[in-house]
Amino acid sequence: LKGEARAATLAGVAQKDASPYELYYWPGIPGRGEFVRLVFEDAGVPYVDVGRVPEAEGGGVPAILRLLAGERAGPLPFAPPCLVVGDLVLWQTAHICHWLGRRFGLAPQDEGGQLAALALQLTVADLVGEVHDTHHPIAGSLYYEDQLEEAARRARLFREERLPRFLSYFEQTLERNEAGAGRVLVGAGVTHVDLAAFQVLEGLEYAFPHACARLAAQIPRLRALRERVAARPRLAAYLASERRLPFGESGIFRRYPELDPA
Ligand SMILES: N[C@@H](CCC(=O)N[C@@H](CS)C(=O)NCC(=O)O)C(=O)O
Repeated sequence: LKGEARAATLAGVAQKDASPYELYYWPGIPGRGEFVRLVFEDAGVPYVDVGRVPEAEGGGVPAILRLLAGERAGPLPFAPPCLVVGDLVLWQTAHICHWLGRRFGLAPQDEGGQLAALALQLTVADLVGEVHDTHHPIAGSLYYEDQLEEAARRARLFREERLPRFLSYFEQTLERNEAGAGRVLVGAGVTHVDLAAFQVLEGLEYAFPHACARLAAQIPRLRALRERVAARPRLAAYLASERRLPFGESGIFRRYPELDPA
């Protein structure tokens, strides 16, 4: 969809002043912003995706840069995704998901469970950072083409050591969560952490289809969790909608066949 049709499709969530929740994230890529979007979408809470609001309406990249430059009073956010709610400015993906999850009933009720959920969400953030470093092992400011050798070396160690370590950790976490009967990562019901696990698996399968296929048999619970999350009615509608952005080679999860040999 382009132009007016696209604007109409996005109107529910992308109009300025449509909701008190303003997400600031780079337009055009799912990136880390997607972890935050999934919490809103699953909760059915409207949010303004400021990066995707036309510049003429006060959105887009300039709005993000203004926020990062200290447009608002209070603490200065470091990097997107950022969330602005009234006077509050939050940044750090895991922190935002934890805060929203508690607000929207997508977190355990008890303190111990909430803290474990935050730790798990931070562990997902670590994994995301390591995925990023497979294609940018030297610096984010250099082109991928300027760090090919290092990327190949880093990606091999990621595929062989780190990916199995992270995935088997989450599989074990599912298995051990007695309150969730092996069906959610923490507590008794679906939380922001399960949504994040879904997203990271989607991204990994896009970027490393061969490595993921080799590991699939070792993570049956995690794969089943991913299917259940994708089937949640509001998320299923979102995933089929124009709002869900595809992965691509300018985001975190990139498909470079040379980094994932068959
Ligand atoms: N730890 C942060 C990392 C944030 C981050 O690296 N954001 C990227 C976009 S996905 C960015 O724009 N970084 C700019 C920078 O680090 O200077 C988080 O999880 O939110």
